[in-house]
Amino acid sequence: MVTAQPRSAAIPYLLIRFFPSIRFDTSVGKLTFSDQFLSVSTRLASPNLYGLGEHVHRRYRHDLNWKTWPFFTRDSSPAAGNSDNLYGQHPFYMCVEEDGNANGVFLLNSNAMDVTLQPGGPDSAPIVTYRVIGGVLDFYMFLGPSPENVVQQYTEVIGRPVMPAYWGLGFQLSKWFYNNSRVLRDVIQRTRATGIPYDVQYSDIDYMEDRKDFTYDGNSYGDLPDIIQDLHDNGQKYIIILDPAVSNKNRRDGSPYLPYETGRTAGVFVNASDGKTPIVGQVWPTDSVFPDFTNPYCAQWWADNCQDLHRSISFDGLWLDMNEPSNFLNGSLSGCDGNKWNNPPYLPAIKGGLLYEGTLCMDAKQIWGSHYDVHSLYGHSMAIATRSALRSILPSKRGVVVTRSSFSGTGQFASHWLGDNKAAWEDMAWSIPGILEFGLFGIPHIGADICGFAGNTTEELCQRWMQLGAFYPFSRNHNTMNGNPQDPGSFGKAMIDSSRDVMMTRYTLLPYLYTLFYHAHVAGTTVARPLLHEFPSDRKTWDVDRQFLWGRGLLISPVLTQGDTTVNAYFPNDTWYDYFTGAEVEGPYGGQTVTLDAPLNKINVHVRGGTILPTQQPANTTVYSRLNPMGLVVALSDSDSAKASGDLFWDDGEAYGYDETSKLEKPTFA
Ligand code: MIG
Repeated sequence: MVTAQPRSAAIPYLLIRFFPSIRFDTSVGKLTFSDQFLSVSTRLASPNLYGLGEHVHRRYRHDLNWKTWPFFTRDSSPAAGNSDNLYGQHPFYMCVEEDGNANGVFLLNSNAMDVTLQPGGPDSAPIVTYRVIGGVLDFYMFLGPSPENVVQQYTEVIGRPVMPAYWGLGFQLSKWFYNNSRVLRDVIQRTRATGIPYDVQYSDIDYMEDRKDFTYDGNSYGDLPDIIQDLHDNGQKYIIILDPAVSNKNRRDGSPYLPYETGRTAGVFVNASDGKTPIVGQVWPTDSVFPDFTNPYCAQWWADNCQDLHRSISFDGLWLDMNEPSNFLNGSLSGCDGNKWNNPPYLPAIKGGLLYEGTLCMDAKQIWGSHYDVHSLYGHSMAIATRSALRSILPSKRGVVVTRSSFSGTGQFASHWLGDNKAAWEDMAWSIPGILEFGLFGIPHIGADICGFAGNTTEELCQRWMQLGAFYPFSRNHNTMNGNPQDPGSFGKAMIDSSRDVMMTRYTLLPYLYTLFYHAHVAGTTVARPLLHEFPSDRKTWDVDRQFLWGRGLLISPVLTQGDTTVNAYFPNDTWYDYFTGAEVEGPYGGQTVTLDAPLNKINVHVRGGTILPTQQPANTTVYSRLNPMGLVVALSDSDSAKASGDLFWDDGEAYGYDETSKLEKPTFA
């Protein structure tokens, strides 16, 4: 039931109530709807709140104790674990009520905002306050009733996640600054020599000539095309990074840098406030202009350049970085004008306290609107343009597009990683809430940099992280430029052996994982799944974020603490079997925490009774594993009823199919 009630003389005001319990009740305060400031507060039906991103929340269930979370896409590191706004903007939450029923609320708004959470008391509900500096209050409410239903309903609105290529579920390896092709070849060789399944090798910005997109460095990476050929000959794939920033300088040999020249002629760059001069910032190539991916001519220019590059560097996927967009200057080479866009009257609690810090001036002009309004759609629009470029280059291959910046709906086009974490135990633990949140946000192909990006890992941390990372939906070990090598082949035998074992387990289970992605794609269900989605009325699951499920049937309980050789794992009331031994977890039923052995070479994985997991004998890449015999793991529900069910989605692993075509053409929130 929806009742409209006028609350003030000036502004008509919508009070939306759902019975029997109230899911969204704005009677708690005044609605403000003014130029550059919109605010509304709502009461929550329960203190069990999840989602809202992108930030490091450290835990999955929100802390409601007067926390303020800012939203504005930003190149900022999750490593500090503070309340900075990070790369993506996802103003969506899910609330799980005391009876286990869930609802979700989405504010479709790309302007900068902050959201304050305040606790309830014994007789009062917790409150969420939105403060937004533009657009309209366009709320969507999803009534579940189950948590999975809420995610399905949300992704029905924002767009269902893309189906990654099968190989995109394989293990991936990356490092910033291998520096030259000799080191890159060595890493490829030594990783292959470990026998660890390994599908994808990346190149970061050091492959480029002077950090210029669509080039490669003829001096240090002259034989890159041969390396790619060798990867392909071995059933492996190759992904390169592309940054949005385009140099406005000539090539090293003095010749014009064509992507800049052609882009300028076609008028595809973001313009300064005059609407005609491209705004200039500084990023990796130093002075740079910024493609306006909301311009259809820009998307064509981008596709043409990707196509040209692909003629020499035959990449299989693209990795998009710095697309918040990031700028090493504040605003532009010449700063920004003092006006109400660059210095709005209300500034949300964003990092830096300046809207254009580390990005473009807010009065810059794009086709979808002023940068003030569309800033947080930059990565989203780049992901759309890149997905369609990849599709025009490789029409029968879905490939993989990985983007750092995202908005609600980006999952239709791209995968995501959690950005520049650090090699520390706490970062490994925080990654689980991170992947679960991106499941809510409709970007299920998600993972953190395994072994940590910044800083140097230890062998123990990296070994544990390879075990956890083998169960990230997106499984990539990536390392910063001056970090010690952390590819598994750079460690000792015990570390390599256990990494091989756990990746073999991943590859064995890939048919199951792939099937979960199919369900995500067609029905919007989650892949890496919180326990509370399967057992919502078991209140002990509401806080579980050091374990997670794959789908409904596989429970992963990693070690996340240095030195530990046991792990306390929570088992909701059901039958559970050790994946490796088949032994049933003993104990009094009704939900129990069990201390499990977890020596350094082991991660605990359990199968839920009633589940059938499709499997396949693993191999060193998915090209070869896909040729192997398949199998089933059948876990009976319990000895009385002895039932189990499961399913399998299988195709060639890379062609576009079914209903994908229509989706790509549909503009989202433009
Ligand atoms: O300013 O391309 O998050 O994964 O290795 C740093 C270099 C730019 C940030 C990305 C990271 C990548 C790095 N990039």
